[in-house]
Amino acid sequence: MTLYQNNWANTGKISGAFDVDESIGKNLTFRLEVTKGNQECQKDMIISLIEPNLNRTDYKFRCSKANYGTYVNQLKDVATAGRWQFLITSTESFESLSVRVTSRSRNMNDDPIQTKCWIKTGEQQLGADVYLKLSAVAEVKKGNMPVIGARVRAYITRPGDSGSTPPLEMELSDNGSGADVIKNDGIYSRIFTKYQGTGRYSVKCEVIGSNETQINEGFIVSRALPEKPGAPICCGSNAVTANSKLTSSGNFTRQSVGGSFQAKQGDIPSGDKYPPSRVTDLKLVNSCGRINITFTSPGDDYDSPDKVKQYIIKYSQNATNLVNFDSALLPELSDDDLIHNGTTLNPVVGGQLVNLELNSTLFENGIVYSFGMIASDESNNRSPISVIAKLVGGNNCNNGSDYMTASILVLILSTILSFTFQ
Ligand SMILES: [Ca+2]
Ligand SMILES: [Ca+2]
Repeated sequence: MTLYQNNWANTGKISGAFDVDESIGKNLTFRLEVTKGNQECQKDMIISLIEPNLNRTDYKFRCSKANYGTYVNQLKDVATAGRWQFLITSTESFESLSVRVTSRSRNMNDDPIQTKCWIKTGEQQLGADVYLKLSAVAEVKKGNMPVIGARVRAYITRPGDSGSTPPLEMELSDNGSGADVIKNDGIYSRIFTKYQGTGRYSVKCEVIGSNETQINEGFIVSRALPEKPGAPICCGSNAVTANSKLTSSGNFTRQSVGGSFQAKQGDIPSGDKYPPSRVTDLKLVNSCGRINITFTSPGDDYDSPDKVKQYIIKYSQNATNLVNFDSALLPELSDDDLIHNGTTLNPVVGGQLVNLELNSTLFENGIVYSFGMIASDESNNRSPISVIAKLVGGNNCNNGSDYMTASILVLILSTILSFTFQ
């Protein structure tokens, strides 16, 4: 698998670093490709490999037609885990240099962390017209266990991007909102809206694991409830529960080259026709009279980082009233309804979690309220109405646990029923 890959133009001196983690290290191969027009190299270049303990080994290489400008160094020993660095120095300049580092599993019985990424294509209706919908998706797994909390970036090369323009960089999220269907399932995604005409769009991904990155090894068997066979897991759900066994992945880096997609005339709308994404994780939490509303902010164009213009949050004692969302009869939250601490309803960057405390005196004791929200952008594109979230007013400290107990009972009952009627 590829740990590292990068290209440089018009240079003779480069450096970089890659992480070898505990799951890999066999057959570590450092490959350098040099292009210099049709010319042969005049001088040796020095390729230095620096191990995690800072031991440095220098190798000499001179590109020629005979070696195709390619240098390959496969280490005999299993590579030590840790951060490796490399340094390439030459007094010549080259058209381009590219470095690729690959390795195999350290141990036959241990699955390495792997990633793959791709461009997912679909359709979207914008106004009366149907256009292309592209999202960048990356899957990060160790065997078949999801790797969560990694930093995943996609680099999209667009038609017209020349060697001197860097590809568009997008941070992909596994937060169960926007393009991402399920939170913490090791599949990271983001919708792509920054088109640049017709032609070829291609994707490359980079994954960086840190101390905060974890492997979801699944449920702790003794506490797990049997899952209803065939039950769909859907939008906004979380693949990590209180019963999940999580282990740290430690530092690692992975790269993967995904596919490409050809966009044709008529696939791409002109102007801003993209609305913000639907909010799928709206929640109200009442902890002993402290009421908080939380949701992941959508962006101007679906789940883009660009801020939306406005959040419109409304509530009612009757959930069906929220269907007529624009009704002036529905109360709408304003900054005056927040316990301030400097917080406002001003939009934040798309993908960021919003957490606001509400004035609890707005809500009557024991009454159930339903909340819904939409987000709109500068061009007045509006998201669909969010999921509906419930709140019980008052300062009852048992709301949360009562609700949990009730949900577990429902789950047990539905499981028993599904087995009984099969
Ligand atoms: Ca996901
Ligand atoms: Ca927009």
